[in-house]
Amino acid sequence: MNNSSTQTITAYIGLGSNLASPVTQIKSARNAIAATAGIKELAFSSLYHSSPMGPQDQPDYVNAVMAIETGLSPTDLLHCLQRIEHAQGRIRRGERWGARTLDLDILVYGDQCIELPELTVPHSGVSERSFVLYPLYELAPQLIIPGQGNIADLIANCPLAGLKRLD
Ligand code: ROI
Repeated sequence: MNNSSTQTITAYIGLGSNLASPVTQIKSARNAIAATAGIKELAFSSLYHSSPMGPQDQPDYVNAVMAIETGLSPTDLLHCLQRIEHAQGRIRRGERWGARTLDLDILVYGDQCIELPELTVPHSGVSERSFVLYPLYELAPQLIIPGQGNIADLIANCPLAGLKRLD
């Protein structure tokens, strides 16, 4: 026996991009996440094309969801994702909810509800966002989103709103 923790949890990461070749951004981010120490990729959803939520004068998005197994704490995981966003030259146009090269969000982290100044999990917008719920449902149709409910019920109340599967 040693003292190092071997406990891992399943987490779901939302990926989104609408600038600088979004499909390439999402694929590079997937590779970077999977190559991170302490993270193992379990599954990756289809890519989806989605109309922007928020200001409409921005390009459409490409979205996907990745399931991972990780021993990283929620904040360590957040910092890894932020490093990947910056390494891919994250550009955010000035306004709130404006266009971005790459957005990586921790949607779900095991069965935990986390409220920290820098991190809210489950991600606050999960249940209203078709571009999150549908790819998540593809990977985990039985998922219970802590504090929000069962994904099948959430999907039933969430219109597609222009979401289309690519490939
Ligand atoms: N809209 C879509 N369709 N996809 C996103 O990933 C996305 N991300 C955001 C905002 C600006 C809210 N709109 C989005 O952060």
